[in-house]
Amino acid sequence: MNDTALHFQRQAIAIPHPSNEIWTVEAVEALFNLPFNDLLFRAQQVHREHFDANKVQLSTLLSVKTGGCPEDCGYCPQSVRYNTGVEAEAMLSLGDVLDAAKAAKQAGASRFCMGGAWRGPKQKDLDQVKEMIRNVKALGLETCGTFGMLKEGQAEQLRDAGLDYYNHNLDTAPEKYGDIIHTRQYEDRLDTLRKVRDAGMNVCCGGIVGMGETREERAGLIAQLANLAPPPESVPINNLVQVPGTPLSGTEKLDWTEFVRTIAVARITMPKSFVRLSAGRQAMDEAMQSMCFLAGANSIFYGDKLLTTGNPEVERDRQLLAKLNLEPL
Ligand code: SAM
Ligand code: DTB
Ligand code: SF4
Repeated sequence: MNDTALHFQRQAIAIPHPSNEIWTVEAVEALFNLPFNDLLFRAQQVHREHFDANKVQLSTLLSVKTGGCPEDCGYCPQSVRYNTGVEAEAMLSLGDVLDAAKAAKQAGASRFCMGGAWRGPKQKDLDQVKEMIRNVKALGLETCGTFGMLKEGQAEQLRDAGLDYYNHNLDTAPEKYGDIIHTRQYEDRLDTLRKVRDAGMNVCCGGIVGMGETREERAGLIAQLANLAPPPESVPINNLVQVPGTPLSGTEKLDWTEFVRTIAVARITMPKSFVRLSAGRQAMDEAMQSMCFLAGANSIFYGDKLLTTGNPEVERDRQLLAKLNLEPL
């Protein structure tokens, strides 16, 4: 084979996927199994078809109600069932939330995400977060909330208060799910996602890797996300932050290439979605984060803290983005 033929053969690594077909776990796993460079090349191609590859969306998180959660999610420091040093706190005041939102805007974030450690919000919780949403929105920020499972009518209330995105993750593949969480089912999560969609809000839905799942299970998670119709507008890919005291603390860590592969596969299967390089960034060096951007990540959590754990300092992120000529959206 001459050089030119070889070149074209190497380019022909497309695994066809007409966008109106569902992704099988096998097809997604085939992407994971591609040679690393071929996978990244494909992810870059797809990324550039749909986005400016030099732009990144910045979201700042704030835990408005921390700890004391009755659920048993095996990764989570906020569950009341594990001794992690995170104590149950009262809801933040509107003033504190607005101060944090103003600071986030000032630092360059375009979206402000508020989190509540609940199984789901009660009406009195909802009334308070609606007030927060209205006021954060009035600052000219996009709003996102993650408050757990929603009951009938709650998504509409959040939408009417001005919530742009609701974050609710599938977390892992259906077959792995029962190892991680026992207090709510996969179907409950899909039900909340349907309510968010039906209310006309944007869906932010992703998962966590590095929880001891197999590559097939990572593919299973991505297939679930990609087959949501339509796929989520925003897809957070979290690398497990191991918090001592949680059942998943001590899990074998994922090799960095496998995390980058997961980002690339999310990009290819959800071409029009923002793929967020989410939790776990503090433990990643700049080169690994840069590989994630190269693999198609185009959103990050921006701010010194996630919900209860750390995130790279704003100044460090500014320097990294400047080095990579990445501009905030
Ligand atoms: N209580 C609400 C719920 O579970 O939907 C909202 C907050 S919850 C902390 C939001 C998401 O954060 C979880 O679904 C999970 O994907 C992610 N998360 C929590 N702890 C994490 C950890 N230690 N490492 C990575 N991601 C984590
Ligand atoms: C998401 O997917 N990751 C964020 C956000 N959605 C709410 C949360 C990460 C939490 C990491 C552990 C902590 O800080 O408590
Ligand atoms: Fe509670 Fe959410 Fe943590 Fe699960 S992930 S324990 S629901 S705060």
